[in-house]
Amino acid sequence: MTGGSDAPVRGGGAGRFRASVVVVVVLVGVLFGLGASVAVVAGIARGARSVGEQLTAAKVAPVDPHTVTESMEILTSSSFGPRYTHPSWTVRRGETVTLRITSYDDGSAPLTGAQMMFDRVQGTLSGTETVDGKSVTWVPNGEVSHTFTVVGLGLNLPIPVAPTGRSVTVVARFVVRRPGTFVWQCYAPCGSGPNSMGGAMATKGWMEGTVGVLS
Ligand SMILES: [Cu+2]
Repeated sequence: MTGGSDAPVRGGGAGRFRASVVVVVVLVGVLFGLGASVAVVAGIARGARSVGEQLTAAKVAPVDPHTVTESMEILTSSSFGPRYTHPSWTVRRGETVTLRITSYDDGSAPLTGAQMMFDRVQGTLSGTETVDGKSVTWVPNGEVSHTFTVVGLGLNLPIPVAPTGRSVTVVARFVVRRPGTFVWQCYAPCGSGPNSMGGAMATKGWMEGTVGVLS
């Protein structure tokens, strides 16, 4: 009877089919499992590497990447007059700039006329600068030796007279929000010649320079 012999065959075919499905499901499962394991291991390795990179980076540069420090000195060794070192520098717009100015000049150059307003700190965070660590909003005019003034940025730092044979350090923090190239000048009459406005005061790179701000 053919029907009787067909049934087991069909039954056997269905069984093989089920078995095949099971094998495929198991294989897919194994492959997924392997893939997931590989992904987990790779993720752990990546994580370990990035943590390692962060630790290495922290050792090299422990500062906020959006802050930058610029340092200048005011030297007086030349007969031409006092001079700012590092007269031109560039920062990025939005960076918090810490500007450190160390002066060795023990001579005063009181501000006169319309320039007398430059004895006040302007344009810094919290409206202050520190003088040898002490926070101030201005310097008495008779004690002004120089200024670091960037009219285009509304920034003004009065630099007081340094004690003879020593230095004084002014530190100010500010954020520049306008891109461009801005001229800074000293407005204290610290040069030579008529009204002490010649010599260093009239020479680029001495009492005048530029602040570049990249966008
Ligand atoms: Cu000056």
